[in-house]
Amino acid sequence: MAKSIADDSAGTSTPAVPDKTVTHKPAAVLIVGAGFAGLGMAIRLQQAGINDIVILERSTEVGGTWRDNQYPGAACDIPSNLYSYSFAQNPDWSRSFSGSREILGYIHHLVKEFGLDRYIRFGKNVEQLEFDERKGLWSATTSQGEVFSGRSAVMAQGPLSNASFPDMPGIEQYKGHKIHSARWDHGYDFRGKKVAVIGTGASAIQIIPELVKEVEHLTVFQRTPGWVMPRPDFETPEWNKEIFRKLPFTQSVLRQALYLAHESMALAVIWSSPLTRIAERVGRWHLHSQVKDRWMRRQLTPNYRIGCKRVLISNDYYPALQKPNCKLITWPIYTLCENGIRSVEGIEHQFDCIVFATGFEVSKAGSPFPVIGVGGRQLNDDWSRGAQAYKSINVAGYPNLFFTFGPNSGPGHNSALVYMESQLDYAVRGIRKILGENLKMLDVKPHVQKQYNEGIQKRLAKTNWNSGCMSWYLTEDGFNATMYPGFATQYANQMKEFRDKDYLLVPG
Ligand code: N01
Repeated sequence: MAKSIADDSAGTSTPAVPDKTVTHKPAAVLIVGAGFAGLGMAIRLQQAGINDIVILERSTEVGGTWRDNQYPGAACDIPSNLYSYSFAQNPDWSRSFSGSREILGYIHHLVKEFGLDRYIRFGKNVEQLEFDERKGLWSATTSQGEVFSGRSAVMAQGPLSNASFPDMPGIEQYKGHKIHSARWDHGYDFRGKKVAVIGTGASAIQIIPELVKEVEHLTVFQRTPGWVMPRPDFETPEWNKEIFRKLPFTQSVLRQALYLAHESMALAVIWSSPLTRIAERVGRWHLHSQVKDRWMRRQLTPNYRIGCKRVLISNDYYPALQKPNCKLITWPIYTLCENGIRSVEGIEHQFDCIVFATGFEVSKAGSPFPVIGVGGRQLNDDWSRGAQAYKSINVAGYPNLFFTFGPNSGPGHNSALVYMESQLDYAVRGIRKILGENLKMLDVKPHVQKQYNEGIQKRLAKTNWNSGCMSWYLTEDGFNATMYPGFATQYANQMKEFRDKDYLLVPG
């Protein structure tokens, strides 16, 4: 098992434990998590006239993944004009691909602009969520023993919120400094240090170009090379921001153009097509133009289809690897030892610090805390052979519960927030129904969920994600409970329709 890192991310202090259980008055909607999803949910509910909302946030600050991922170079690899909510556009993005601090600033702006502070309860780490069928209420118990409840609940804790050190031999023996990309140690002075980075995924390729500028020597341990594409990143000129401010529709037009451009990428990234070959050619050209050494190029050339793992975008990753103080190692790691890392060819590399850019504990088999549904059923049991939901948002046996970033809602080619918006609006429809018709239960019918998932898995079998490489999209058994096998437009269209007949509706 990978070892989870304490979830007290920057700025979080341990809240005081109350002497006795405190039970709060039920709200209309209980939301777990105050990241992009939880805050977006609150905004859409508010806009639909639902204000009785409680958001439980384990940290002391909003922002989720963008609060936690503050490593040097952290930025979004989707253009900011698309990686933001269409109902809260920001004319002031400083670049086409903004950094994580600016994205976090945008999230803080959402809180202020929509007055979301009043809903958020900070320092509330949910340890269990349980449905009471008699009352039609979800109850969340926090680690301090407080109980919050709601007529409906929304899981918005984020799929990449649990950072994990990999389960590597010798990890406990290593005596030097250890940093995980998602829990950056801003107090550590890298100057004059020998540093290793393990991993060459989306986080690593942003960290490496920054670290190499600071450290005495950087060693990068690559297990699998990624497909790296050029990054069209530009500063936004002042006049451009001014136009967006004065004529907001121009920003909507740009957003739509970016959306369509990304949609067309699905044809290259999701399925194997002539466009896949073209995209691979662009990737090889990028590598060739930036890396002159043939041997290094060979080490950096992926041997799997583009799109199978997340496509990376960077202009400075390959140049960073070729700096005189940087070395790429492609021998597999044999073990960590007291002073560093031993690779399989027997060499021991000594380091002052190891940076683990090794990804997250994706909840492939369940939720990060027990979720107990009708008749005491547990989500972890129901999902033990792979997570499943109806349209990624509802799970049979867990009435009135809505998932964000739920099973098979991941995009490989477009902005996650586009998918998110349609989930939020779908959830609003369901919640309005529960409240408006005073339903005790709105539960998706098991056969509807089963049929939906059979279709999803059939379509997934034909995608690049299931074409043979290993990625965090797949479980160890190769089950893909992460990605949506289609265009974002298809996903959004299915979410526009809320069909009562798909649900069991139990009056209150
Ligand atoms: O994690 P990853 P990440 N020994 O799982 C390697 C999002 N994100 O943090 O490829 C040696 O992609 C592993 O090797 P391999 C985005 O959705 C978004 O980089 O499995 N190596 C890989 O190279 C992304 O997909 C942005 O062979 C080990 C790396 O570590 C997701 O977060 C920015 C190992 C892990 O790569 C995760 O990205 C950053 C081991 N035992 C991240 N275990 C945006 O811009 C793992 N590795 C929006």
